[in-house]
Amino acid sequence: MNDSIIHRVVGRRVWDSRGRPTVEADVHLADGTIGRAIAPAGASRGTNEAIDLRDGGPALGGLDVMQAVSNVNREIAHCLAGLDARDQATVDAALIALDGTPNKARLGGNATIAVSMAVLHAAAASARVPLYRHLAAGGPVRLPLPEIQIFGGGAHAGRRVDIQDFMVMALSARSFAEALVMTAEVYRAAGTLMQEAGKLAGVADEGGFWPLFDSNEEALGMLVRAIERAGYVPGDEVAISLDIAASEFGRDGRYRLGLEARELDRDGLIEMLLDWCRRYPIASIEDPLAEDDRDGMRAFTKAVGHRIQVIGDDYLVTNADRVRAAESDGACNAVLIKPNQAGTITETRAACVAGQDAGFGTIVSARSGETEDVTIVHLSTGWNAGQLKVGSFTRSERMAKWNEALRLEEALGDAAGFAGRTVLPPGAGQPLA
Ligand code: 2PG
Ligand code: MG
Repeated sequence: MNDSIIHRVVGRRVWDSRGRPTVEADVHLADGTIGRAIAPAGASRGTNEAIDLRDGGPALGGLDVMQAVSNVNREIAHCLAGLDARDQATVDAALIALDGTPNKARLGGNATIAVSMAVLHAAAASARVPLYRHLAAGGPVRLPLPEIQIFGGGAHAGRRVDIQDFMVMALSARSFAEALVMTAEVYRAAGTLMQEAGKLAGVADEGGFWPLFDSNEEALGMLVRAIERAGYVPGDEVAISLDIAASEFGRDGRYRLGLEARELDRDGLIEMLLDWCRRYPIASIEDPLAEDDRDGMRAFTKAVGHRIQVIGDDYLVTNADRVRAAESDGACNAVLIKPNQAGTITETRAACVAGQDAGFGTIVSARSGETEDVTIVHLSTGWNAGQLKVGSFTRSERMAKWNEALRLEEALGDAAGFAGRTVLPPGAGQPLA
């Protein structure tokens, strides 16, 4: 009998970094191996993501996941029993067929992704190889360039500022470990500056400093000062990366900046972002326009795409077909890869490969609601994605992932390639002419 046959699947409710319920799955194989994974949860979600199934009702703000857990323990467990965990494509096809909807609405994307990732872990454990190596299947592996949040915002900070993520990328780092040291220095410097300015007020959902700013742009100025205070040359050694998450404050080509009490049209928002790109060392911008604003995304990417990474998150929702469409119409030049937006590992991988085939930047990403699960670190390394976004540099649901990447870098030793600045467009971080 094949040792990697799925014997039992167990779902349970566990709790995420926002104190909300989420789904954990254990997959038991015939040889006694167990694979385990936990579904993360987003706050700023794309309309076309896999559905995060919640129970509704008065308890726990309607956010309980007992229906999704029961789907794992009954229907999914029954359906997967007897399948081979090494055959991820067949397992995921069974999940997709069992669900029967285009967006995992029936079983819940939180149920399917927890199980799909647990199967992956079980297969690697059964083969007695680390997950990243199992994923690489003999292909090249590489530690990713991290993008790390310094200030939170948007839906992760009570909309205190409109822009969601103010992040840094340690462009001159020669290893993942060095990138973390550099980022730690910038984070510390930012904390000191916030304290000096009387603006220290705790942290946002992903561990970045709470954005007590009077304008969105003030955060950019503070970020540059933090990079300098840490002893780095902005743009050369450490550059800025932004997630505008524009779907949160715009639609139908109209954008409402709540903090600044002004409304911009598509061209107005593009002009504001172009102006920032001319005056600040910005290397990467995610979701600069809303998910329904294809014309805006195309216009912005046309203007900056040769120098700046333009990432589709809500816009592409980890969907291979959407990535290919963006390749042909030029709506972006990079794709965020979030497993729970797709709902299975096979679909997540397809989106990543579509991005790589298109010559796009590929950034494996956590969600704002996270746990101790470190699967995404292995995905980014084993798939040779080149970049990893996990949130900030505090709170253990984030640090667990950065620390796991350090372990992978150490285990790989001399064989450890590090993506570094080469994954970005040439000249990224230098102000736009
Ligand atoms: C994003 C993510 C992570 P959320 O928009 O990229 O920062 O946020 O998980 O809330 O969608
Ligand atoms: Mg985003």
